[in-house]
Amino acid sequence: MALVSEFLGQLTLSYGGEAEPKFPTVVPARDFDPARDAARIDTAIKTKGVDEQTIIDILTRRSCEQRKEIAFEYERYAKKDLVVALKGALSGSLEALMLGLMKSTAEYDASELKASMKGLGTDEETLIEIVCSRSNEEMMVIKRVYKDMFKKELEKDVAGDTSGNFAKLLLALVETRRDEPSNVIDYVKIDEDARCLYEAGVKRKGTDVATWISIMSQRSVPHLQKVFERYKSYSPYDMKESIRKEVKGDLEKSFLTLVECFENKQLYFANRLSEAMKVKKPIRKHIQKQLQRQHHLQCSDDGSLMLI
Ligand SMILES: [Ca+2]
Repeated sequence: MALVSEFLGQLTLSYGGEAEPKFPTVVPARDFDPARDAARIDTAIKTKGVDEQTIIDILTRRSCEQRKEIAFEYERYAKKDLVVALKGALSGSLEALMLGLMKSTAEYDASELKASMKGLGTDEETLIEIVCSRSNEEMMVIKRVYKDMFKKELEKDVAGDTSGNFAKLLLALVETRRDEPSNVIDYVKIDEDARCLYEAGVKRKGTDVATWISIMSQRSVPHLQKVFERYKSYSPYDMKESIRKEVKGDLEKSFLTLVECFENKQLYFANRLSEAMKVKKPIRKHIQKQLQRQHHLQCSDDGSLMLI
């Protein structure tokens, strides 16, 4: 636990909405020398009792791209796969953390999704969090990687593991039919969608979930942000309150996650992390998962690892 705390201590946590730039707290290391890092990791692994601190210091302070380069150099230098070597040298949550860092974000998501549906029962929370928070683009890569890794279509596994409206919503999201953001703001459409959401939910008896699903899975994020604003001129409750009133269980959680991510994805993850930190026990696994998920969100185009 001490090491995990130390790792956590190295991260700067903030809650979004602060002055720009909000996020990069871990940026690509300057004077980066992958061969030197690879050699240091090799020494750390060979040290009696394993020099865990050096491994943490290196891997948590390099960008995703840089970690890939280190792995490449390590294999040349030590004639061993770095992931295999880390597995052998580390254990417990530190092992899981470091191995997670070595995966690409899509690989990590794909394995989390697989694990959430494996065996009996389903870890709905993980399923919801990943499927409802990833962009179309991210989901497309996840689907490809999922198929490569597990030789099965993600859609099929999701369909086999969920049911009812919850399944319909997740599958609509996995289908990645969301519009790309447009330069033209379509006020007529915004008004129409806002009214439809209201009429399908708060205004009527019961809920026309299919309408909610189609609007929330197909419209672009900037469009939906405006729809939710407009929605308030029809409904006495805002979108999130309406969701809480209209639907329950996993479906409620999924819609809420979607809306929170549309509104402010960074804030959503900051809140999740903060919730995870409040839990006294058993927090380790939870925090570790949260950190890994943070790491997706913040793996920016230039490959720098950003943590909120
Ligand atoms: Ca209703």
